[in-house]
Amino acid sequence: MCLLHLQVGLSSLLLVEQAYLVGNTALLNAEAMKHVVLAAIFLLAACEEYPPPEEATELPRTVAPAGASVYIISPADSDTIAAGEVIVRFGLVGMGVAPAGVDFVETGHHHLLLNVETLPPMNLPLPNDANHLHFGNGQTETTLELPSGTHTLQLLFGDRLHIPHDPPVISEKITVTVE
Ligand SMILES: [Cu+2]
Repeated sequence: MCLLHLQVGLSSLLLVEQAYLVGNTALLNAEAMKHVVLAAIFLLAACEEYPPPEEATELPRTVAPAGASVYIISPADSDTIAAGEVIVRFGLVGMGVAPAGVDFVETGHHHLLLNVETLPPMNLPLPNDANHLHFGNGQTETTLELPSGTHTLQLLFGDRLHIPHDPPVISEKITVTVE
């Protein structure tokens, strides 16, 4: 809508310019003023409809209480794990677990970052894919089947909208080796 307004406004200005170029004073006198007024109105509308950049990108963040933290209870960092299923247990201090979508003070749900090298943006809902696992039912552990090799695990707490808290409640990243 904004762009449309801008285009209409600009084309009205172009008509005025064309009238100047062909020396059509009648068109200038009669039509030009109308086009100038139209252009001004449309350009004004276009400007007013564009939100400032900070409003367009800023999402509400949920404040984390001081001292809140998450940690991986098990496995331990540098553990070697036998092939098969591994249970990952999530630890939380200073906050409570609530399902996604539930608005309750000082709560959130766990996210397990699996082999994530670059952290996702902390001011947006976390991605939901094979490397960013959501536990939106309020789970505090999960069972993974990992291929042999080394893997990194990191917990990141998120609010009801899957957005990390402010400041982010994030664990140390651990590395495990699957035989
Ligand atoms: Cu989530």
